[in-house]
Amino acid sequence: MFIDIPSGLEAALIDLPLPTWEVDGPFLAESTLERYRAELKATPRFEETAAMLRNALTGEGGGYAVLRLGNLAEALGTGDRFRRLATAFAAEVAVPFSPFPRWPLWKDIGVKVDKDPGKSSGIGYNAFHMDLVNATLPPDYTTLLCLRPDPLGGGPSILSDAHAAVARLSQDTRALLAETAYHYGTFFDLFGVGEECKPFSILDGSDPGKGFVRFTAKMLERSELGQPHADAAEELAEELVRGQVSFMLQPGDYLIVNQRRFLHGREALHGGQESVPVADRRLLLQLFLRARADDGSSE
Ligand SMILES: O=C(O)CCC(=O)C(=O)O
Ligand SMILES: [Fe+2]
Repeated sequence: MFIDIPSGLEAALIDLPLPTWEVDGPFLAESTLERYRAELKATPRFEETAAMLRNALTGEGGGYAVLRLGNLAEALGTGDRFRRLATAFAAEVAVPFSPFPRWPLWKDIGVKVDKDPGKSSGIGYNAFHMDLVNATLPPDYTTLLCLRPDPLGGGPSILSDAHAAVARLSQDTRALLAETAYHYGTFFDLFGVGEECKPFSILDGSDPGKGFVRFTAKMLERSELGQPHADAAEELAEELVRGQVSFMLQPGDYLIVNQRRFLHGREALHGGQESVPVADRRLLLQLFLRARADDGSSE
């Protein structure tokens, strides 16, 4: 699931004249998609690298990938030129978009010591979840570009195959997860992700491996659930942990998660974040992707 960029391609990408991107409402503009695609197609071994990436995300047993862009980050810095390249790779998977009006396409995830530690940009354990879990149409992919890991060495990413975890549960537990009895979070002013889904079912009754496992372990502490449903959700959370993989994102690593297959989270950052200057703390950029209607991954 870790994909290196062939050195010939890396060299060509460093010199690639990608223009500033444009947006059309919440989506990356079609003209930008076409321009980026045309530039990338002309670079050596690009098609095979993009195919490998798509296969890691949607092929048999796949569901996430880490594209290693560290050398490019080192060569280009982590500003606009690097971000355009990451955007161009993302666009090879699906259409980049921002569900948050007035926010840029890429959203900063820094470290805030006084925030709820279990939430985005908090310092604690960020439990297994899908992003925008309470939208009728969550992003098909969530992506995280690591600009700076925790300088104190904490915060490995965690990933787990949601359908595999569900398959290990009893029939009774799965039946509870298929009931429309769960809710989480707030919902306002979002683009491109449908309506608020409240309450929702975690399993949607489609065939195993199809559809979302609409889950966030954060609901265990932050939503009031009836006891049988809370217990079923707890069992799923435990199975996700049992099946997890974890790794530390390095500078320039680009993690892409197929939200129809895998759930993600992050271990706690190392203690002592208060003593790290804000400018040196862990920094990720987040971007969401919408699958194209014709690519089969949204079936
Ligand atoms: O900090 C991380 O590595 C993950 C953050 C995350 O999952 C989120 O903000 O949605
Ligand atoms: Fe997330």
